[in-house]
Amino acid sequence: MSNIKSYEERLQGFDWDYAKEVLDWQDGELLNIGHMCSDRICAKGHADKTALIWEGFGDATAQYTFNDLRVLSNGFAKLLQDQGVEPGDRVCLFMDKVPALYVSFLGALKMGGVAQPLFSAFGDDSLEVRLASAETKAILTTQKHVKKVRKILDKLPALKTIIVVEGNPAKLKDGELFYDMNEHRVEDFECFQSGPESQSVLHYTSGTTGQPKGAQHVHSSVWGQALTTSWVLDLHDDDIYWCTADPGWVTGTSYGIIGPWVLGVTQCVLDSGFTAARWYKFMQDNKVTVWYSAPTAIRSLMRDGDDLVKKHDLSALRHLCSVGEPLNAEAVVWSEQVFGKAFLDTFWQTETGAMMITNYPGMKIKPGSMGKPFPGITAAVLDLKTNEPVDEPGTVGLIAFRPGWPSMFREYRNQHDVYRSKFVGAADDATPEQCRLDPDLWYVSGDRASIDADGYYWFVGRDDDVINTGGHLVGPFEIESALIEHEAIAEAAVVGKPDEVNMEVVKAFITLHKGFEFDDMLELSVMNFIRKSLSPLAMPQEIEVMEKLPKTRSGKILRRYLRSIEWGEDAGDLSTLEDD
Ligand code: 6R9
Repeated sequence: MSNIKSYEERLQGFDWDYAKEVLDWQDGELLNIGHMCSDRICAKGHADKTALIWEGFGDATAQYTFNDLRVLSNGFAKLLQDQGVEPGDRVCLFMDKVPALYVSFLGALKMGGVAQPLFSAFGDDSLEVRLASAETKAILTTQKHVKKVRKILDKLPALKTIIVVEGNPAKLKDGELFYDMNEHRVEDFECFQSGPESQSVLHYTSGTTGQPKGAQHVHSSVWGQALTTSWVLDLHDDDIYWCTADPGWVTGTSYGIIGPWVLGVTQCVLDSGFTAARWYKFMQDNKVTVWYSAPTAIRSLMRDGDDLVKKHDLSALRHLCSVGEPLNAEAVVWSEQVFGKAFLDTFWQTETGAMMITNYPGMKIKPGSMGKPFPGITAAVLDLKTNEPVDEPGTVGLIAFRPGWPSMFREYRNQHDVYRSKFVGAADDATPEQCRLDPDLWYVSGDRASIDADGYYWFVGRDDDVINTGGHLVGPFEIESALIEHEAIAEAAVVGKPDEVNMEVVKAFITLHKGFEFDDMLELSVMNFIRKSLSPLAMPQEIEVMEKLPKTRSGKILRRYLRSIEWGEDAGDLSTLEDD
């Protein structure tokens, strides 16, 4: 049965309850994402359908049915309960894309916990900041990563339970619990009776200033995720879907767990480093039909050439989508040539929880454009000075959305002022709920775009200093704070510099303490320092030593000036740059 309708048809009398139709949902059913992605699919007669096809390094493989997901996630939910974890407690999932990550995500939600997935390449500083902010109660990790947790444990009084999956139980330290997933199969588990506003997932995202912010999501996000998965990713019952994102980032949970499984669709996960040959073989072997990826990956594949593609049978592929960074027209043209399909761009954020501006089957596609607002989303581009929606096609302004869509974040954990500052027109004392429910406000995304005469959105760039490297956001402040912890560094400013594959990479400008000389050893030491304490993504690819950093009159470092030099843009007259 075709799921394809034109944009105009989708818009006609749009209602978010279409998501309920897509899910065959009856009022009164339990709204719990963990339950909906496993128990509910089994109850609909698909217990024996494959839910997860997993491949790891080497030739490691595994497959799980929806019934496996059901009993295994029950097992993890029960384990958490037995450890005294209560509904509302944050449960961090800190590991590579191993099967236990997917099972524990559902299990944590089933017992009412708040799932807090974190990218496994995070170093101890990145981890500490996020666990401290979330007052995380329990963490599930692997033997490979548990050392980082041990290192910071003393600074995390709220963290009571450490569970280690995989490896050798004999190597655990006192107080750590070993979790063998297959030993914890539980037939019956009474799920937490969550409602639409019960907290579900907590994702940390980086901003320009301050440490990362915890964007809190709730169970009713599933309506937005289900509908966009159905209409944009166009998933059908017999699809084999592959989302390349890691659940440490929002794409990996909204569309790498929730979207496909709530619709009962089979998905594949590849947990091994990137090589083009491995990716193509994975798609060929598993007959992947729908592929959701990111421009950096597409550019990397492009670089490895067409011949490699031709050596594989990718004829099952029928639909390709992209997210996370601007999708350049060159990549779209290439994908059409080699796969016979163009990647369709989608725009959204950690905060939006689901796709906001999209291209999808049935719509007229303009290559290079992010498409149009998903039905039910009211979007605009706001004038950079007045914050009013612009009228003139082609005018560049801020991408903004009227609040209230189902998958919208409900707060930045413990940072109400920052949450409020995202809403143009919000009263100084507005609560997060008032912000979310006021149809006269605009939620401002932090990105710039223009709209053409046909209503298509064209991405221009970020409106702040956040660096997007390979589709991952990194905050300059976080890196600058870490840099000045290095014994040689006095001051630091961090900006994105252009990169052919990753779009941007981190560049650091530093001044040195007296007595230090900058040489290859010191450069390597600084790079390693950041890679270990924060993550490989945050590691500067270039370090430039300055006599002094450019500053405003009041002493603020002028990142924007440094950035404009890197991008070959007119930096303006330094003497006229003021505080803003
Ligand atoms: C889902 C996700 C969000 C930021 C966003 C913007 C950039 C996302 C994009 C895009 C250009 C697209 N971004 N999609 N830029 N074209 N189609 O990536 O969430 O990690 O929070 O990043 O990514 O700058 O504001 P998140």
